[in-house]
Amino acid sequence: MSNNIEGIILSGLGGLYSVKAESGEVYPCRAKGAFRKAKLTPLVGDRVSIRPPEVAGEEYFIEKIYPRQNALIRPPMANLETLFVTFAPKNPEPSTLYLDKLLSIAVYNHITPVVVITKQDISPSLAEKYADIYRKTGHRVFLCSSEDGAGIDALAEYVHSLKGICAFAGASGVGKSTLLNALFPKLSLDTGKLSEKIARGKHTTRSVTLYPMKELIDIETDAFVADTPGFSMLDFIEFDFYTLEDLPHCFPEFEPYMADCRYTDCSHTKESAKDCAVVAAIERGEIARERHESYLSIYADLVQKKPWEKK
Ligand SMILES: Nc1nc2c(ncn2[C@@H]2O[C@H](COP(=O)(O)OP(=O)(O)OP(=O)(O)O)[C@@H](O)[C@H]2O)c(=O)[nH]1
Ligand SMILES: [Mg+2]
Ligand SMILES: [Zn+2]
Repeated sequence: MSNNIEGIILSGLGGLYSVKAESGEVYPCRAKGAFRKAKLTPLVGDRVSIRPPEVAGEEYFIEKIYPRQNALIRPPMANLETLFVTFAPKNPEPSTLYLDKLLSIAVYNHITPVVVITKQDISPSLAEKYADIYRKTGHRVFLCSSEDGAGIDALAEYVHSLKGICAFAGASGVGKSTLLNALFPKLSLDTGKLSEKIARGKHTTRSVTLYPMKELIDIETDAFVADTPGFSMLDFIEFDFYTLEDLPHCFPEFEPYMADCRYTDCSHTKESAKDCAVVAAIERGEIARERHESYLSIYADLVQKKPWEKK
């Protein structure tokens, strides 16, 4: 008896959502008040059931949100399969702590993290230095430049072959929107100069938007790609995206060593190389020191959390 339509949320701004139905039609929708009461906010990427308006011409209502595979706070999205953690070797200067927080949040949520180093043209040597750090994590690493086209074909081949929902995330001005325009020439996303972003204190991309890949490239695919607004370090200051117990498992390159630490409750923090196999691996250059520094910093944040603050 229901005339409901099934779809996926492509964008949401000020309580107004765009939902794309399987037919291809896009419907403007509002969320039902019941979601607010349940403190449930519909997210871009959510699979939903929408109810037609009683009076023609009015908005549809999101009536049901189907169970999520995962949901992130930054970027605010549901059901991600792949997260491209994007940064430039400089302009803006990357923070490995910020990148490692994002990567570890993806791992924790069973989202495949992929490292993308943009603006390689600005400093090939710095870009290579960062690539070295991240190749040791076991995560896939792409180096590219939207300016001279280096590495774009290899990344495009990978992105175009993905299934499900993927998103490009990273600080404002790293070149996410420019890169998406290079990967999908049919897109023409707004991009902006870094100096202008700083002067205005604003991001060029203001909200998360999901694009169906089949509308952008000439292959049959059900995949979606999202451009997201750059976030700032502030978004991760109060770090409680997972618990202290989860932390070592969010750094996958530590995993093969952890069983060899002298004490089973080893925290891999201040132990000597003699006692801690992770520390020993860092000294042998098998794990990047910068990654361990991020680990220590997140560890210090999480250890400070009072029990009642813990989830
Ligand atoms: N040299 C160089 N400049 C680039 C490259 N990619 C992007 N840029 C420039 O970097 C600036 C920022 O690019 P955007 O694509 O707007 O950055 P964004 O990550 O989408 O930023 P937000 O939307 O604010 O999060 C623009 O001036 C781009 O022209 C690149 O590969 N090389
Ligand atoms: Mg952008
Ligand atoms: Zn250890």
